[in-house]
Amino acid sequence: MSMNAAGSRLKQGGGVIDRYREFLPVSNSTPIVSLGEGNTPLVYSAKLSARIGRGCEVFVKNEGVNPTGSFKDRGMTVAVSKAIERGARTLICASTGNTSASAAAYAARAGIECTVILPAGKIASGKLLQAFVHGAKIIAIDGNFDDALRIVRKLGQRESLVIVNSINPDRIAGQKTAAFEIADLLGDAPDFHLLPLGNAGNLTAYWAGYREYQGNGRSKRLPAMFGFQAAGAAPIFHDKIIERPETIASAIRIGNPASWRQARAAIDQSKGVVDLVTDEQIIEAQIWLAQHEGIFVEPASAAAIAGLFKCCNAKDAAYSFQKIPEESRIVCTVTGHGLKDPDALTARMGKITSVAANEEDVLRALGL
Ligand code: AN7
Repeated sequence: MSMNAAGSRLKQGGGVIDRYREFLPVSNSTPIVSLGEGNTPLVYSAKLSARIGRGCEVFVKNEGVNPTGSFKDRGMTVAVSKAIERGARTLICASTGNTSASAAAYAARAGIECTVILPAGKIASGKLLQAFVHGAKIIAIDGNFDDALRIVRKLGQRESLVIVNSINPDRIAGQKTAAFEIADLLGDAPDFHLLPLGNAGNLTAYWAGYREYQGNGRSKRLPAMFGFQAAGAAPIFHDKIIERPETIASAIRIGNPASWRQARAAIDQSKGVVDLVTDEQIIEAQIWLAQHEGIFVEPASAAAIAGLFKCCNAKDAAYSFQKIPEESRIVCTVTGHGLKDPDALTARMGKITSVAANEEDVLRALGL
């Protein structure tokens, strides 16, 4: 088989633009920049379902298996394809890590430049390495994500720079496809959708996707949207800008979300809630999911699982699962891969001491 034939055949298994072209702002003349993103596993969790009980089913949408390890790739394929169509030469973004990793990879794929503006010392090591290895120009600022985004908004006024943060509507358009995939697989939208809330673009995108699918008859239901913020970075929950957001979940260390208004509207319209989870609850949920379902997610992603547990258990939660009807379908989106942020857990692992390289010593170490 010629290279071209193999190439075009592989292209049929392409990314979210190939699969959901009719719902996306692309035309036949848009050059598609894709790494085969999307089509991520929707994993049924018997153990999470049992925690809630009453015949409810819980699914985990594992976005960590996207090409750069997070959900950002869904929006980036659309944003970068459109940027190339418009003749862009340089992408720019502010990021807590995953947007910059994704932008850097898609820029490399497209053969254009990428500049990323990052809060110094606050990016998980795997994500920073991704920006580096894909050849992005990395600028660290003595400030947080909100400061970085403020600068990027200004720089984006220059014609030579295309912003690929979620204030670019092409990003949100691409991220809607996760809701399409879920509705296609389940045969309808779920009853409840839980996810972490940072800059609030993803919750906004899911809601837009579910509404669009319902609007054109592909699904019937609309889920209640539940967003979970880290306790130290919960501007939407407290309804006020947090000047110095802090959390171990560095991806959602955001005090002034760009899509605040849209996410608030989505939560209200869907009769959902916004709630917060502590760093301890986040890490506990991260380890629980890794040890009970074999799914390793980064701390920000574990906020969705921590939120599920909080709804199950706590009397003080903004929402209690006592109110969830029997046999409800619940989807939790886990947004990024655990390997991106090894430092969040290595302290817990402790030191592993070695034993002599023989069967007896290994058996003794095993207590056998
Ligand atoms: C793993 O990369 O904002 O509410 O600059 O990386 O749509 O912002 C990342 C956000 C959740 C929050 N989980 O999603 C960035 C950035 C992970 C993330 C979020 C992010 P949004």
